[in-house]
Amino acid sequence: MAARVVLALVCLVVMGRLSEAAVYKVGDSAGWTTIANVDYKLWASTKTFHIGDTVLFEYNPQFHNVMRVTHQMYRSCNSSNPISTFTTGNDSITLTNHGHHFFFCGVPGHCTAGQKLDLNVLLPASSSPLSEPPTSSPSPLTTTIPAAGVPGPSPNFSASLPTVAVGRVLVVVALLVTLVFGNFGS
Ligand SMILES: [Cu+2]
Repeated sequence: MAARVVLALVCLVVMGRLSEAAVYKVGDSAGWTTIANVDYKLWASTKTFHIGDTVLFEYNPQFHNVMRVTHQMYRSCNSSNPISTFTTGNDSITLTNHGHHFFFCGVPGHCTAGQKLDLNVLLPASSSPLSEPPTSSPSPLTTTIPAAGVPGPSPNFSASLPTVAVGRVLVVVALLVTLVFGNFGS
C-alpha cells in the first residue's frame, strides 16, 4: 500500500514536470515559411518560453533551413557563420538556457523577408518547487522524462487508490457482519 502511494506520488511529480515542458510549433499551423507572411515576432510575443521547452521548426527542407545565430548576425541577416544549422525540415530544439535565442532561415532573402525568430527564454521561477530537481532521488525522474507524450500510468494509480481503500473497508465490514451474524446464529 505504502509502495503504491509512493509510486503514485512519483508519477504525479513526473507528470507535473512533463506538463511544464511545452512544445511550441514555430508559426503554428503555417510552420517555418516565407509564403504565409507569418509575423514570427508576433508569434513569439504570444508565448512564454521556459528552460526545457522545445521549439519545433516544420518546413520543406528543399526551400528552407534553420540557423541559430548571434544577435548581431540576426539583426543583419548574416548567415556566413551560424552557431548551428538545422536542415531536416522537422527540427526540434530544446531551450536549455535563459535569455534570447536567435534563429533565421539561411536561404538568401528569406531572413530579410521576415523568416527570423527571436525567442526570450525566461529565468526559472524560484517559487515553483517542481522546477527544482529533487536532491533525494533524481535518477528515476530523469530516466522517465524522455517518455513525454506517452500517457503515463498516473491516472490509473490515482484512480485505483480509493478503490483499494474501499475494497479493504468492504472486506472488514463483511468480516464484522459474518462475525456478528455468526454470533447470532450460535
Ligand atoms: Cu527559408
